[in-house]
Amino acid sequence: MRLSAYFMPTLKETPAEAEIVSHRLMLRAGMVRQASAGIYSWLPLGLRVLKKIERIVREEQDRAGAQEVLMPTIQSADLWRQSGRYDAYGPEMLRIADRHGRDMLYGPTNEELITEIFRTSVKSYRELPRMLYHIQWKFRDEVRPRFGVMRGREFLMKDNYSFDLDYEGAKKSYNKMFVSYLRTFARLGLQAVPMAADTGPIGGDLSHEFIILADTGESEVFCHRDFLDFDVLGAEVDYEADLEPVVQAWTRLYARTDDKHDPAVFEREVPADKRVQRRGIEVGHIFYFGTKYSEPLKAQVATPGGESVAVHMGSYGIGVSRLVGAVIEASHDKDGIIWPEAVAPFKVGLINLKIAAPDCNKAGEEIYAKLQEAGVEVLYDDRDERPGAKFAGMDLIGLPWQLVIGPRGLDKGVVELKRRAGGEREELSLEAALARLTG
Ligand code: 5CA
Repeated sequence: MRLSAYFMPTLKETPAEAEIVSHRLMLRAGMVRQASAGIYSWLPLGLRVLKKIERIVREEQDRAGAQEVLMPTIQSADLWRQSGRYDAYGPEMLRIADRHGRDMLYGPTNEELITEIFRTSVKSYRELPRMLYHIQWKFRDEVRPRFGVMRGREFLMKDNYSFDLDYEGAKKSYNKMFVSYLRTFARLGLQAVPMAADTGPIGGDLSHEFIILADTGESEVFCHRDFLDFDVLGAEVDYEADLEPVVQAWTRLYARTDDKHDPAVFEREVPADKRVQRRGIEVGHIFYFGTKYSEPLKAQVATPGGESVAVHMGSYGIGVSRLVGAVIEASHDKDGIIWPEAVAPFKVGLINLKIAAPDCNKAGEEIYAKLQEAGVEVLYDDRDERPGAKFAGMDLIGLPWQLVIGPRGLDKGVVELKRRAGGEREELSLEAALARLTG
Protein backbone atom coordinates (compact mmCIF):
# COMPACT_ATOMS: atom_id res chain seq x y z
CA MET A 1 0.00 0.00 0.00
CA ARG A 2 1.23 3.47 -0.88
CA LEU A 3 0.86 5.97 1.92
CA SER A 4 0.19 8.70 -0.66
CA ALA A 5 -3.02 6.87 -1.54
CA TYR A 6 -3.89 5.38 1.85
CA PHE A 7 -6.82 6.61 3.89
CA MET A 8 -5.11 7.08 7.23
CA PRO A 9 -6.24 10.37 8.76
CA THR A 10 -3.61 10.81 11.46
CA LEU A 11 -3.94 13.58 14.04
CA LYS A 12 -1.08 15.84 15.13
CA GLU A 13 -2.73 16.92 18.35
CA THR A 14 -3.58 14.56 21.16
CA PRO A 15 -7.37 14.38 21.35
CA ALA A 16 -8.52 15.86 24.63
CA GLU A 17 -11.33 13.38 25.21
CA ALA A 18 -9.03 10.34 25.27
CA GLU A 19 -8.06 9.36 28.81
CA ILE A 20 -5.86 6.37 28.15
CA VAL A 21 -2.90 5.79 25.89
CA SER A 22 -4.47 3.22 23.55
CA HIS A 23 -7.43 5.50 22.89
CA ARG A 24 -5.14 8.43 22.20
CA LEU A 25 -2.90 6.43 19.91
CA MET A 26 -5.78 4.83 18.01
CA LEU A 27 -7.25 8.24 17.29
CA ARG A 28 -3.90 9.79 16.46
CA ALA A 29 -2.94 6.92 14.13
CA GLY A 30 -6.25 7.22 12.30
CA MET A 31 -7.40 3.72 13.24
CA VAL A 32 -10.90 4.55 14.45
CA ARG A 33 -13.35 7.44 14.55
CA GLN A 34 -15.98 7.84 17.20
CA ALA A 35 -19.47 7.75 15.70
CA SER A 36 -21.26 8.37 19.00
CA ALA A 37 -20.46 7.61 22.64
CA GLY A 38 -18.83 4.17 22.78
CA ILE A 39 -19.53 3.47 19.11
CA TYR A 40 -16.72 3.55 16.55
CA SER A 41 -16.10 3.38 12.85
CA TRP A 42 -13.04 1.35 11.94
CA LEU A 43 -10.78 3.00 9.38
CA PRO A 44 -8.42 0.98 7.14
CA LEU A 45 -5.45 0.79 9.52
CA GLY A 46 -7.57 -0.14 12.53
CA LEU A 47 -9.64 -2.60 10.57
CA ARG A 48 -6.52 -4.47 9.43
CA VAL A 49 -5.57 -5.04 13.06
CA LEU A 50 -9.10 -6.02 14.07
CA LYS A 51 -9.19 -8.58 11.23
CA LYS A 52 -5.83 -10.05 12.20
CA ILE A 53 -6.90 -10.49 15.79
CA GLU A 54 -10.17 -11.98 14.62
CA ARG A 55 -8.32 -14.44 12.41
CA ILE A 56 -6.08 -15.70 15.19
CA VAL A 57 -9.04 -16.03 17.54
CA ARG A 58 -10.91 -17.98 14.84
CA GLU A 59 -7.98 -20.28 14.07
CA GLU A 60 -7.60 -21.20 17.72
CA GLN A 61 -11.32 -21.81 18.16
CA ASP A 62 -11.31 -24.08 15.14
CA ARG A 63 -8.20 -25.87 16.36
CA ALA A 64 -9.93 -26.64 19.66
CA GLY A 65 -12.83 -28.22 17.79
CA ALA A 66 -15.38 -25.39 17.91
CA GLN A 67 -17.46 -24.67 14.80
CA GLU A 68 -18.25 -21.22 13.55
CA VAL A 69 -21.80 -19.97 13.08
CA LEU A 70 -23.13 -16.45 12.68
CA MET A 71 -26.13 -15.32 14.66
CA PRO A 72 -27.85 -11.99 14.04
CA THR A 73 -27.27 -8.81 16.01
CA ILE A 74 -31.01 -8.22 16.40
CA GLN A 75 -32.93 -10.75 18.48
CA SER A 76 -36.53 -11.24 19.44
CA ALA A 77 -37.39 -10.54 23.08
CA ASP A 78 -39.38 -13.81 23.35
CA LEU A 79 -36.47 -16.11 24.17
CA TRP A 80 -35.16 -13.64 26.70
CA ARG A 81 -38.54 -13.65 28.41
CA GLN A 82 -38.34 -17.44 28.63
CA SER A 83 -34.89 -17.36 30.20
CA GLY A 84 -35.97 -14.59 32.56
CA ARG A 85 -33.24 -12.25 31.40
CA TYR A 86 -35.43 -9.79 29.51
CA ASP A 87 -36.28 -8.06 32.77
CA ALA A 88 -33.13 -9.00 34.64
CA TYR A 89 -30.78 -7.40 32.12
CA GLY A 90 -31.89 -3.86 32.89
CA PRO A 91 -30.98 -0.65 31.06
CA GLU A 92 -27.79 -2.14 29.58
CA MET A 93 -29.95 -3.83 26.98
CA LEU A 94 -30.91 -1.80 23.94
CA ARG A 95 -34.58 -2.52 23.36
CA ILE A 96 -36.20 -1.87 20.01
CA ALA A 97 -39.70 -2.29 18.62
CA ASP A 98 -40.22 -3.33 15.01
CA ARG A 99 -42.99 -1.88 12.80
CA HIS A 100 -45.49 -4.38 14.17
CA GLY A 101 -44.72 -3.31 17.68
CA ARG A 102 -42.91 -6.56 18.46
CA ASP A 103 -40.20 -6.31 21.10
CA MET A 104 -36.74 -6.81 19.69
CA LEU A 105 -33.30 -6.15 21.13
CA TYR A 106 -29.73 -5.66 19.99
CA GLY A 107 -27.98 -8.70 21.44
CA PRO A 108 -25.63 -8.04 24.37
CA THR A 109 -24.73 -11.78 24.28
CA ASN A 110 -26.20 -14.94 22.73
CA GLU A 111 -26.87 -17.70 25.27
CA GLU A 112 -30.61 -17.73 24.58
CA LEU A 113 -30.37 -17.76 20.81
CA ILE A 114 -27.73 -20.47 20.59
CA THR A 115 -29.67 -22.60 23.08
CA GLU A 116 -32.74 -22.28 20.87
CA ILE A 117 -30.76 -23.29 17.78
CA PHE A 118 -29.41 -26.27 19.66
CA ARG A 119 -32.81 -27.24 21.12
CA THR A 120 -34.46 -27.45 17.73
CA SER A 121 -31.62 -29.41 16.15
CA VAL A 122 -30.05 -31.86 18.58
CA LYS A 123 -31.95 -34.67 20.26
CA SER A 124 -29.50 -37.33 21.37
CA TYR A 125 -26.38 -37.69 23.50
CA ARG A 126 -24.77 -39.19 20.38
CA GLU A 127 -24.59 -35.72 18.87
CA LEU A 128 -22.61 -34.38 21.82
CA PRO A 129 -20.31 -32.71 22.64
CA ARG A 130 -20.68 -29.61 20.49
CA MET A 131 -19.03 -26.22 20.62
CA LEU A 132 -20.48 -23.44 18.48
CA TYR A 133 -19.04 -19.95 18.31
CA HIS A 134 -19.50 -16.75 16.44
CA ILE A 135 -17.71 -13.45 16.11
CA GLN A 136 -20.30 -10.73 16.14
CA TRP A 137 -21.00 -7.16 17.22
CA LYS A 138 -22.75 -6.80 20.56
CA PHE A 139 -24.38 -3.85 22.17
CA ARG A 140 -24.39 -3.03 25.85
CA ASP A 141 -25.61 0.36 26.85
CA GLU A 142 -22.85 0.91 29.40
CA VAL A 143 -23.49 3.76 31.84
CA ARG A 144 -20.06 5.20 31.17
CA PRO A 145 -18.56 4.05 27.91
CA ARG A 146 -14.93 5.14 27.99
CA PHE A 147 -11.40 4.24 27.11
CA GLY A 148 -12.22 4.02 23.41
CA VAL A 149 -12.74 0.50 22.11
CA MET A 150 -11.78 -0.97 25.49
CA ARG A 151 -15.18 -0.21 26.97
CA GLY A 152 -17.49 0.50 24.11
CA ARG A 153 -21.20 0.22 23.80
CA GLU A 154 -20.93 -1.57 20.48
CA PHE A 155 -18.06 -4.06 20.46
CA LEU A 156 -16.91 -7.17 18.65
CA MET A 157 -16.95 -10.34 20.68
CA LYS A 158 -16.08 -13.93 20.01
CA ASP A 159 -18.53 -16.01 22.01
CA ASN A 160 -18.48 -19.75 22.08
CA TYR A 161 -21.06 -22.04 23.65
CA SER A 162 -20.49 -25.66 24.65
CA PHE A 163 -23.11 -28.39 24.95
CA ASP A 164 -22.47 -31.56 26.92
CA LEU A 165 -24.45 -34.38 28.46
CA ASP A 166 -23.20 -33.85 31.99
CA TYR A 167 -20.81 -31.94 34.22
CA GLU A 168 -17.83 -34.16 33.39
CA GLY A 169 -18.33 -33.54 29.70
CA ALA A 170 -18.81 -29.81 30.23
CA LYS A 171 -15.58 -29.70 32.17
CA LYS A 172 -13.71 -31.21 29.23
CA SER A 173 -15.13 -28.52 26.95
CA TYR A 174 -14.19 -25.89 29.52
CA ASN A 175 -10.64 -27.22 29.67
CA LYS A 176 -10.33 -27.08 25.90
CA MET A 177 -11.31 -23.44 25.93
CA PHE A 178 -9.01 -22.71 28.86
CA VAL A 179 -6.03 -24.06 26.94
CA SER A 180 -7.11 -22.50 23.65
CA TYR A 181 -7.29 -19.09 25.37
CA LEU A 182 -3.72 -19.43 26.58
CA ARG A 183 -2.66 -20.20 23.02
CA THR A 184 -4.76 -17.42 21.52
CA PHE A 185 -3.33 -14.67 23.70
CA ALA A 186 0.22 -15.98 23.33
CA ARG A 187 -0.16 -15.90 19.55
CA LEU A 188 -1.33 -12.31 19.79
CA GLY A 189 1.98 -11.53 21.49
CA LEU A 190 0.41 -11.03 24.93
CA GLN A 191 1.05 -12.43 28.38
CA ALA A 192 -2.23 -13.72 29.76
CA VAL A 193 -3.05 -14.75 33.30
CA PRO A 194 -6.13 -16.89 34.00
CA MET A 195 -7.84 -15.65 37.12
CA ALA A 196 -10.56 -17.50 39.04
CA ALA A 197 -13.75 -15.46 38.75
CA ASP A 198 -17.10 -15.38 40.50
CA THR A 199 -19.53 -18.03 39.36
CA GLY A 200 -22.52 -16.34 40.98
CA PRO A 201 -25.47 -18.51 41.98
CA ILE A 202 -24.25 -21.50 39.98
CA GLY A 203 -21.20 -22.05 42.17
CA GLY A 204 -18.35 -24.39 41.38
CA ASP A 205 -14.91 -23.37 40.29
CA LEU A 206 -15.42 -23.20 36.56
CA SER A 207 -15.12 -19.55 35.73
CA HIS A 208 -11.98 -17.71 34.75
CA GLU A 209 -11.18 -14.29 33.49
CA PHE A 210 -8.15 -13.93 31.29
CA ILE A 211 -6.16 -10.86 32.14
CA ILE A 212 -3.38 -9.62 29.94
CA LEU A 213 -0.56 -7.69 31.49
CA ALA A 214 -0.13 -4.05 30.59
CA ASP A 215 1.47 -1.36 32.74
CA THR A 216 -1.44 0.95 32.05
CA GLY A 217 -4.11 -1.72 32.75
CA GLU A 218 -7.19 -0.96 34.81
CA SER A 219 -6.69 -3.48 37.58
CA GLU A 220 -3.84 -4.53 39.81
CA VAL A 221 -2.79 -8.15 39.30
CA PHE A 222 -0.95 -10.37 41.75
CA CYS A 223 0.34 -13.64 40.40
CA HIS A 224 2.94 -16.38 40.39
CA ARG A 225 5.87 -15.79 38.05
CA ASP A 226 5.41 -19.20 36.43
CA PHE A 227 2.43 -17.72 34.58
CA LEU A 228 4.79 -15.41 32.76
CA ASP A 229 7.68 -17.79 32.22
CA PHE A 230 5.72 -20.65 30.68
CA ASP A 231 6.15 -21.10 26.93
CA VAL A 232 2.55 -21.79 25.96
CA LEU A 233 3.14 -22.10 22.25
CA GLY A 234 6.17 -24.33 22.71
CA ALA A 235 3.99 -26.97 24.38
CA GLU A 236 2.19 -29.38 22.07
CA VAL A 237 -1.54 -29.42 22.70
CA ASP A 238 -3.64 -32.45 21.95
CA TYR A 239 -7.26 -31.41 22.36
CA GLU A 240 -8.34 -35.07 22.35
CA ALA A 241 -6.16 -35.83 25.36
CA ASP A 242 -7.13 -35.23 28.99
CA LEU A 243 -6.35 -31.56 29.59
CA GLU A 244 -7.25 -31.62 33.27
CA PRO A 245 -3.62 -31.87 34.48
CA VAL A 246 -2.66 -28.87 32.33
CA VAL A 247 -5.53 -26.77 33.63
CA GLN A 248 -4.84 -27.91 37.20
CA ALA A 249 -1.20 -26.88 36.87
CA TRP A 250 -2.31 -23.38 35.96
CA THR A 251 -5.21 -22.94 38.32
CA ARG A 252 -3.37 -23.98 41.46
CA LEU A 253 -1.00 -21.03 41.00
CA TYR A 254 -1.92 -17.84 42.73
CA ALA A 255 -3.48 -15.18 40.52
CA ARG A 256 -5.81 -12.47 41.82
CA THR A 257 -6.94 -8.99 40.92
CA ASP A 258 -6.80 -6.36 43.67
CA ASP A 259 -10.43 -6.79 44.73
CA LYS A 260 -9.75 -10.44 45.65
CA HIS A 261 -6.12 -10.19 46.64
CA ASP A 262 -5.20 -11.31 50.14
CA PRO A 263 -1.56 -10.42 50.96
CA ALA A 264 -1.38 -13.12 53.66
CA VAL A 265 -2.44 -15.85 51.25
CA PHE A 266 -0.13 -14.50 48.53
CA GLU A 267 2.81 -14.72 50.92
CA ARG A 268 1.87 -18.17 52.10
CA GLU A 269 1.31 -19.64 48.64
CA VAL A 270 3.93 -17.93 46.51
CA PRO A 271 7.67 -17.90 47.30
CA ALA A 272 9.11 -14.39 47.52
CA ASP A 273 11.14 -14.69 44.31
CA LYS A 274 8.06 -15.79 42.40
CA ARG A 275 5.74 -12.97 43.42
CA VAL A 276 4.69 -10.67 40.63
CA GLN A 277 2.62 -7.54 40.96
CA ARG A 278 1.57 -5.95 37.69
CA ARG A 279 -1.39 -4.27 36.06
CA GLY A 280 -3.78 -5.94 33.67
CA ILE A 281 -6.83 -5.83 31.42
CA GLU A 282 -9.59 -8.43 31.16
CA VAL A 283 -9.82 -9.66 27.59
CA GLY A 284 -11.57 -12.97 27.97
CA HIS A 285 -14.02 -14.76 30.21
CA ILE A 286 -14.93 -18.43 30.33
CA PHE A 287 -17.84 -19.76 32.28
CA TYR A 288 -19.62 -23.03 33.02
CA PHE A 289 -23.27 -22.40 33.84
CA GLY A 290 -24.76 -25.89 33.75
CA THR A 291 -28.45 -25.99 32.90
CA LYS A 292 -29.21 -22.32 33.58
CA TYR A 293 -30.51 -21.76 30.05
CA SER A 294 -31.17 -25.31 28.88
CA GLU A 295 -33.77 -25.83 31.66
CA PRO A 296 -36.02 -22.86 30.95
CA LEU A 297 -35.50 -23.11 27.17
CA LYS A 298 -35.95 -26.91 27.26
CA ALA A 299 -32.79 -27.85 25.45
CA GLN A 300 -32.83 -31.55 26.24
CA VAL A 301 -31.22 -34.65 24.83
CA ALA A 302 -31.87 -38.34 25.30
CA THR A 303 -29.32 -40.17 27.48
CA PRO A 304 -28.08 -43.67 26.58
CA GLY A 305 -30.78 -44.92 28.96
CA GLY A 306 -33.49 -43.09 27.03
CA GLU A 307 -34.12 -40.45 29.67
CA SER A 308 -34.46 -36.79 28.64
CA VAL A 309 -32.05 -34.38 30.35
CA ALA A 310 -31.17 -30.70 30.03
CA VAL A 311 -27.73 -30.22 28.49
CA HIS A 312 -24.85 -28.73 30.43
CA MET A 313 -23.53 -25.57 28.89
CA GLY A 314 -20.66 -23.14 29.11
CA SER A 315 -19.91 -19.87 27.39
CA TYR A 316 -16.56 -18.47 26.45
CA GLY A 317 -16.03 -14.86 25.43
CA ILE A 318 -13.12 -12.90 23.99
CA GLY A 319 -13.31 -9.14 23.50
CA VAL A 320 -11.99 -8.93 19.95
CA SER A 321 -12.33 -5.16 19.53
CA ARG A 322 -11.16 -4.58 23.12
CA LEU A 323 -8.01 -6.53 22.25
CA VAL A 324 -6.97 -3.90 19.72
CA GLY A 325 -6.77 -1.37 22.53
CA ALA A 326 -5.37 -3.90 24.98
CA VAL A 327 -2.48 -4.83 22.68
CA ILE A 328 -1.57 -1.14 22.46
CA GLU A 329 -1.78 -0.74 26.24
CA ALA A 330 0.62 -3.69 26.52
CA SER A 331 2.97 -2.52 23.78
CA HIS A 332 3.77 1.13 23.15
CA ASP A 333 6.31 3.80 24.03
CA LYS A 334 6.39 7.60 24.08
CA ASP A 335 6.56 7.74 20.28
CA GLY A 336 3.62 5.49 19.55
CA ILE A 337 2.38 1.96 19.07
CA ILE A 338 4.68 -1.07 18.89
CA TRP A 339 2.68 -3.82 17.17
CA PRO A 340 3.54 -7.45 17.86
CA GLU A 341 4.22 -8.91 14.43
CA ALA A 342 1.21 -11.24 14.50
CA VAL A 343 -1.31 -8.39 14.60
CA ALA A 344 0.59 -5.55 12.94
CA PRO A 345 -1.42 -3.83 10.19
CA PHE A 346 1.65 -4.10 7.93
CA LYS A 347 4.94 -5.81 8.64
CA VAL A 348 7.17 -3.17 7.09
CA GLY A 349 7.08 0.59 6.72
CA LEU A 350 9.19 1.54 3.74
CA ILE A 351 10.41 5.12 4.13
CA ASN A 352 11.73 6.95 1.13
CA LEU A 353 13.60 10.01 2.41
CA LYS A 354 13.90 11.75 -0.93
CA ILE A 355 11.15 10.82 -3.28
CA ALA A 356 12.12 13.62 -5.68
CA ALA A 357 15.61 12.18 -6.31
CA PRO A 358 15.44 9.77 -9.28
CA ASP A 359 17.76 7.14 -7.79
CA CYS A 360 15.84 7.13 -4.49
CA ASN A 361 12.59 6.90 -6.34
CA LYS A 362 13.81 4.04 -8.48
CA ALA A 363 15.20 2.13 -5.49
CA GLY A 364 11.98 2.71 -3.56
CA GLU A 365 9.79 1.38 -6.34
CA GLU A 366 12.02 -1.62 -6.75
CA ILE A 367 12.04 -2.56 -3.09
CA TYR A 368 8.33 -1.95 -2.79
CA ALA A 369 7.68 -4.28 -5.73
CA LYS A 370 10.03 -6.96 -4.38
CA LEU A 371 8.48 -6.94 -0.92
CA GLN A 372 5.02 -7.23 -2.40
CA GLU A 373 6.11 -10.06 -4.67
CA ALA A 374 7.45 -11.88 -1.63
CA GLY A 375 4.07 -11.49 0.06
CA VAL A 376 5.36 -9.07 2.72
CA GLU A 377 2.75 -6.56 3.84
CA VAL A 378 4.37 -3.21 3.28
CA LEU A 379 3.25 0.39 3.67
CA TYR A 380 5.36 2.57 1.41
CA ASP A 381 5.78 6.18 2.50
CA ASP A 382 6.15 7.64 -0.98
CA ARG A 383 4.99 11.11 0.00
CA ASP A 384 6.98 14.25 -0.60
CA GLU A 385 7.39 15.07 3.10
CA ARG A 386 10.12 16.03 5.55
CA PRO A 387 12.14 13.05 6.88
CA GLY A 388 11.24 14.05 10.45
CA ALA A 389 7.53 13.80 9.73
CA LYS A 390 8.02 10.45 8.02
CA PHE A 391 9.96 8.97 10.93
CA ALA A 392 7.50 10.29 13.50
CA GLY A 393 4.55 8.99 11.50
CA MET A 394 6.03 5.51 11.18
CA ASP A 395 6.90 5.39 14.86
CA LEU A 396 3.35 6.45 15.71
CA ILE A 397 1.68 3.68 13.71
CA GLY A 398 4.18 1.18 15.08
CA LEU A 399 4.90 -1.26 12.24
CA PRO A 400 7.46 -3.86 13.42
CA TRP A 401 10.09 -2.92 10.81
CA GLN A 402 11.11 0.30 9.13
CA LEU A 403 13.18 0.16 6.00
CA VAL A 404 14.74 3.50 5.16
CA ILE A 405 16.06 4.49 1.73
CA GLY A 406 18.05 7.71 1.46
CA PRO A 407 20.48 9.29 -0.99
CA ARG A 408 23.51 8.90 1.28
CA GLY A 409 22.91 5.22 1.89
CA LEU A 410 22.25 4.49 -1.75
CA ASP A 411 25.63 6.00 -2.68
CA LYS A 412 27.20 3.41 -0.37
CA GLY A 413 24.84 0.70 -1.62
CA VAL A 414 23.00 0.30 1.68
CA VAL A 415 19.58 0.81 3.23
CA GLU A 416 18.74 1.13 6.90
CA LEU A 417 16.62 -1.37 8.75
CA LYS A 418 15.12 -0.36 12.08
CA ARG A 419 13.23 -2.60 14.46
CA ARG A 420 10.45 -0.58 16.05
CA ALA A 421 10.40 -2.59 19.29
CA GLY A 422 14.01 -2.12 20.41
CA GLY A 423 14.94 0.78 18.15
CA GLU A 424 18.02 -1.06 16.83
CA ARG A 425 19.20 0.20 13.45
CA GLU A 426 21.36 -1.60 10.98
CA GLU A 427 22.80 -0.63 7.64
CA LEU A 428 22.83 -3.45 5.15
CA SER A 429 22.66 -4.17 1.47
CA LEU A 430 19.31 -4.17 -0.17
CA GLU A 431 19.50 -7.92 -0.77
CA ALA A 432 20.34 -8.61 2.85
CA ALA A 433 17.46 -6.40 4.01
CA LEU A 434 15.03 -8.18 1.72
CA ALA A 435 16.27 -11.56 2.86
CA ARG A 436 15.74 -10.51 6.48
CA LEU A 437 12.21 -9.29 5.87
CA THR A 438 11.11 -12.18 3.73
CA GLY A 439 12.83 -14.88 5.79
N1 5CA B 1 -21.54 -14.66 27.02
C1 5CA B 1 -20.43 -14.48 27.90
C2 5CA B 1 -19.21 -15.18 27.39
S1 5CA B 1 -19.40 -15.88 25.86
C3 5CA B 1 -20.09 -13.00 28.04
O1 5CA B 1 -20.77 -12.17 27.48
N2 5CA B 1 -19.04 -12.73 28.79
S2 5CA B 1 -18.50 -11.25 29.12
O2 5CA B 1 -19.57 -10.41 29.51
O3 5CA B 1 -17.46 -11.40 30.07
O4 5CA B 1 -17.91 -10.65 27.82
C4 5CA B 1 -16.87 -11.33 27.15
C5 5CA B 1 -15.73 -10.39 26.81
O5 5CA B 1 -16.21 -9.33 26.01
C6 5CA B 1 -15.08 -9.71 28.00
O6 5CA B 1 -14.09 -10.53 28.56
C7 5CA B 1 -14.49 -8.47 27.36
O7 5CA B 1 -13.21 -8.77 26.82
C8 5CA B 1 -15.45 -8.18 26.25
N3 5CA B 1 -16.33 -7.04 26.60
C9 5CA B 1 -17.34 -7.05 27.49
N4 5CA B 1 -17.91 -5.84 27.59
C10 5CA B 1 -17.24 -5.04 26.72
C11 5CA B 1 -17.34 -3.65 26.35
N5 5CA B 1 -18.28 -2.87 26.88
N6 5CA B 1 -16.47 -3.16 25.42
C12 5CA B 1 -15.53 -3.96 24.88
N7 5CA B 1 -15.39 -5.26 25.19
C13 5CA B 1 -16.23 -5.80 26.10
